[in-house]
Amino acid sequence: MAVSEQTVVTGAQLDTLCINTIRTLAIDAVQKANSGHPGAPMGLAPVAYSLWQNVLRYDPENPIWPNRDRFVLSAGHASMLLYATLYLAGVRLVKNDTEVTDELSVSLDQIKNFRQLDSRTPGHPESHLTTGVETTTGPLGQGCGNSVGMAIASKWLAATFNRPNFEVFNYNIYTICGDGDLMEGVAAEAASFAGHLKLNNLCWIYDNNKVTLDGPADWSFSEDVMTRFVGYGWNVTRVSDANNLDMLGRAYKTFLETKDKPTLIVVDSHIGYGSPHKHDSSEAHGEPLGAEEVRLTKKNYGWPEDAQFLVPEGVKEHFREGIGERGRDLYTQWKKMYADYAKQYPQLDQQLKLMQRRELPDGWDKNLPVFPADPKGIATRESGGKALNALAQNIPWLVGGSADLGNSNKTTLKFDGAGNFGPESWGGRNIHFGVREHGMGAALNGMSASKLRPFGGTFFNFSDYLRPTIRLAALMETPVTFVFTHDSIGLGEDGPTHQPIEQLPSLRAVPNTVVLRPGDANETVEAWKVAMQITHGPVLMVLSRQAVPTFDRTKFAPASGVAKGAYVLADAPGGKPDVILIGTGTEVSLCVDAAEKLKGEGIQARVVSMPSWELFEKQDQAYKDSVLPPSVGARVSVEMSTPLGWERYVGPKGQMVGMHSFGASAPWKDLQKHFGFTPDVVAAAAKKAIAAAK
Ligand SMILES: Cc1ncc(C[n+]2csc(CCOP(=O)(O)OP(=O)(O)O)c2C)c(N)n1
Ligand SMILES: [Mg+2]
Repeated sequence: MAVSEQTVVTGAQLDTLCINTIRTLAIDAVQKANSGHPGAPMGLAPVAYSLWQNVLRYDPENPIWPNRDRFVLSAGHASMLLYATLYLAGVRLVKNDTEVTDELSVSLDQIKNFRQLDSRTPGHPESHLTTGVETTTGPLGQGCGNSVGMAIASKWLAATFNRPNFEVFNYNIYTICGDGDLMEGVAAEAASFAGHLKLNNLCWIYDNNKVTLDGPADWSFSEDVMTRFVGYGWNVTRVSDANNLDMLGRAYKTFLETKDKPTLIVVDSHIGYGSPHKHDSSEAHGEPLGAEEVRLTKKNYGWPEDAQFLVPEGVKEHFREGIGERGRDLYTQWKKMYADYAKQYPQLDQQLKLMQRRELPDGWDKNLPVFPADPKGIATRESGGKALNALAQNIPWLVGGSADLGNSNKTTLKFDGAGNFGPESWGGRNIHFGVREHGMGAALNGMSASKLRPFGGTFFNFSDYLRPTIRLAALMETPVTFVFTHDSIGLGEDGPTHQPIEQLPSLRAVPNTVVLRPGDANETVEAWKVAMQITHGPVLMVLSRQAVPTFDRTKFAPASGVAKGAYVLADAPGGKPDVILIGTGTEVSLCVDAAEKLKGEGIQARVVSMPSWELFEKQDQAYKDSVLPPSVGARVSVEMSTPLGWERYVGPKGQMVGMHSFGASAPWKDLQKHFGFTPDVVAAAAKKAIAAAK
C-alpha cells in the first residue's frame, strides 16, 4: 500500500497506517534532532498503538482524571514512541497541575522540536514538563519501580475511597520495559515486591527484542525471564509477534482477567534498524538512521520517501474514534458517578480534592508533640517517629514504611486503625517494603505521582542504595519524604559499613532537594512541619540513633527557627560574638557545650543551629547576615561528616570539625573521643579561628 497525505484506507490497513505514522514520526524527529533512538519506537509502535487505541482507560481531553489508567514508558529512550502517541491521541496540555486547556500537550511542532531547548519533547520523558508523561523515565528500571508505587496507590485509593456502588478508583498501570529495564536491580526489587503484593492491576510489557545498545542482549543477558517472573508470583504470557494486533489484544485481555497477580506480557519484537538489509543485530542502534536509511525505511512502509513528519489523512480521526471516544465515554460515566458520590460523601470528596492539589487538610499540624527540656534528651529518630505518628493521624493520605527497619527508623504508624498494607488490607497505612531500598524509593515516587504523601525509611548510609530515586523525585518535583536515621558515627558499634560520612555533602549537592538534620526533639517536630509544607520536591529527614539533649527553649531561641534553615540558638552578650559555632543535628548540643567552655575562658561564642542549608539559602541577605554577620570571620562548623562545602559558611579563616575517615566500630562514647567530637576540640578550633581572623 502506497501512502500519501490523502490516502483513504479502512480497517486493518488503518491500524497499519496509524502504526507507521508513529514509526515515521519517531524516525523523522530523531533524524531532525540528529540524536535519539528511533529503533525502539519502530519496534514498539504496534504495542503502544493497540494498548492506547483499544485498552487504555484514558481520556485525552482530561489527562488528570484521577481514575485514568497509567501508561509508563520505562524504556525512556523510546521517548518518541510516547510523544507520537500523545500527539496522535490528542492529549491536552494541563497548566499548573490542575487546569486542562484546549492546547495539545505534544503538537506536531513539539515533535519537530524533539530534544531542543524549551520544548516539551526532551530526550527522555519528563513528567513535570509534559502532560501525559506520568513519570520521568530514562534511567532504566525506574519506570518499572514507579509503576509498582502507582499500583500500590491505586489499591490504597480504592480501599480508602470506594463505597458500595461507587467504584471511584480501579485504575490499572501498564509499563513498557526493555531488556535494559529487566537487567536493572531496581526492576527486580520492584517485580519481587509486586508479586508478593499480588498487584493484579499491574501489567508490564516486556519488549523482548534480544538486543541492547552494545549488541545482542545475549552478550550479557541469558536468564529465563519468564521463569524468573513466574517465580516472583506473576502471571506470564507471550506474544510471539509484536506486529500481531490480535495476539496483543488477547494478551491485554489475559491481564484484565487475571485477578490474583501482576502480569508480564513478553512481546517478541524486532528493533527498528531501518531497511531489512541493515538488519544486523551487532550494529549500534541508539542513533539516527541517516538520510539514506530513512528513505529506504519509508519505502519499505509504503511511505512517500521524501515526506517529513507526515500524518496521513484518517490517522488522527481514527485515534479520535478510538481512544478519543472510548476515553470520553469512560470519563463521562465516571464523572456522573462521582457527582453523586461527592453529594453522598462530601468529606471524602473534599479529601480527594485536597490530594489532587497537594494541599493539606485543616488541622494537619494539630496535636504535634512538644518536648520539655531534658539534659539527657532523646534521639531525633524517636522524636521524629512521634511527630510522624501525630501528622499521619491528621493527614489520612500520609502513607509509607521502611525497608525492613521500621523499629530502627521509628517510621511505623502505631495508632489505632493504621494497619498494614497488603492484599488482605489495601487500606493499610504501613507498607513493609522489605529489604529493597531502591525498589522502595522508586515506589515512593510512583505513589507521589498518584498524589499520596509517601514516606520511606532506611539507615542514612543506605541512602546510597536509593539515591537515583531521590534525584528523580527532585527532577520530577514530587514531595516524597525520605526518613534516614542512624545519621553519623553516633550509631556506634555497627561501624564503618553503616556510618554515613560523605552522604550529607553529596545529597546537599542534589538540586531541588531539602536536607533537614534537626538538632533536638523540638527541632525535629518543626522539621516534619516544614517537610509537609513542601509540595514540589523531596525532603530528606536525617535523624540520629543516639540521644541528644532537649534544649530549654525558655533559655534558647524557639525551634521554629528550623523553617529558616539556620537560626541563632544561643547568642553572645549584646549579640557581639568573638566566634560563631555552627552545628547541625546532634552536633548542635556539642556547640552549646563548647560555647559554655569558651565562656569560662572569657571568649563569647554564638551558637547557630543550621538544620538545612537549602532553606537557609532561600532567606534574604539581611536575614542571612543577621545569623552569620560578615563582620565575624571567626567561625567553626561542627558536623560528623565529610566537611566538604562548609567553606562557604566558615569562610577562608574558619575551621571545620568533621570526619576524614570511614569511622570505626566501637561504643559511641569511645568514638566521640577518638574522632574529636568533644567540647575541648571544638573550643580549640574556635580559638584557632579567632586567631586566624585577627
Ligand atoms: C541506568 C541506565 N543505564 C544505562 C542507560 C543507557 N541506555 C539507554 S538505552 C540502553 C540499552 C537498553 O537496551 P534495551 O532496554 O534492550 O532497549 P532497546 O535497545 O532494545 O531499545 C542503555 C544501556 C540508561 N538509560 N539508564
Ligand atoms: Mg532490547
